[in-house]
Amino acid sequence: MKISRIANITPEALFEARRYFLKLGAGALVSSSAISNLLADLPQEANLNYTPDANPQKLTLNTFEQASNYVNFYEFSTDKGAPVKLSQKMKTNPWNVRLGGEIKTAQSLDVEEFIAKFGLEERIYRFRCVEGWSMVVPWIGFPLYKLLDYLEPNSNAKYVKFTTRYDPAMFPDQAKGIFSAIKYPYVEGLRMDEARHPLTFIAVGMYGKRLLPQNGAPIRLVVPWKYGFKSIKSLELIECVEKEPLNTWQEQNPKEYGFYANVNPQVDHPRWTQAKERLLGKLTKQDTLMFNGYEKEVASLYAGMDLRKFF
Ligand SMILES: Nc1nc2c(c(=O)[nH]1)N[C@H]1C(S)=C(S)[C@@H](COP(=O)(O)O)O[C@H]1N2
Ligand SMILES: [Mo]
Repeated sequence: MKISRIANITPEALFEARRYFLKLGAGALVSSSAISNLLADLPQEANLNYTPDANPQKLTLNTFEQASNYVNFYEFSTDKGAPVKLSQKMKTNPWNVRLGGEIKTAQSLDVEEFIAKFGLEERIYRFRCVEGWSMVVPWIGFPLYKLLDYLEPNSNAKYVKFTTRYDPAMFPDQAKGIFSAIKYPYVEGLRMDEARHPLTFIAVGMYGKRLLPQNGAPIRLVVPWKYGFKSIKSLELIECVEKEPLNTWQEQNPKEYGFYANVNPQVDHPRWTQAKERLLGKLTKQDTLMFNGYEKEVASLYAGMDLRKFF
């Protein structure tokens, strides 16, 4: 039923909806099901309504084209450009995310319900892939702690586990079975205090619009002080759990990838240095910053931990 979606829609979205209908011509509106179908599709078209980030650090943004044409999304392809075309038919609306584990009430929420409940804000973040490239992106979404507050995790909840959708009809690499690039579904995890940190973000958009499929539509995680692989895309399930989740890249190659994956220029990857990075669009490299430039905010989370051991 689409009625609940309409009930949750904001005044701004209704305003956009009216403009959209007028553009189509009122005569196009023949049945109520046509109206609700249009409303269901509308959020993909409309600009999102959000509180802008004042960008106090004056970070220079990468362009939307850069951030949306050079991606990592193995469910489509290990190639950086191929997911753009391969993901065009991905159906991201409606999209439910299941919420479970050690919380008060297991439930599932549609992406529109997340937006209605938690509101939207912009976060301009540095983003550093473990491979050595980086970018600066204005994400749109809400901090994960708002969702966790709403879910009321119990005292067994020590970690949050995230799982990408498993749908071989949607994701060609999942359909390859034992010949796939990595094991699916893609899984990630955070310690509860990391998950509750105010920088930890759930994104539904970037550059003022909904996420494009190749960037992890319709809803993904963004953890700016960790290597990009922690920022899991196209979420299907969020669970509060007791044990540290085995994340996909650690399972894939535990010598090269750990659970924490904090950006750290002093701890090299076994096959390359992490001291420098190439900002998308730049020819020369720049220094990688401790915790990707968020040391002041997050270093205390790891006080007393050997960052070479917990990499
Ligand atoms: N489900 C899923 N999430 C994923 C990936 C992936 O292949 N599948 N790649 C990760 C990696 S390695 C990076 S660097 C970022 C890239 O995000 P972007 O393509 O939006 O820049 O997504 C991360 N999230
Ligand atoms: Mo990455």
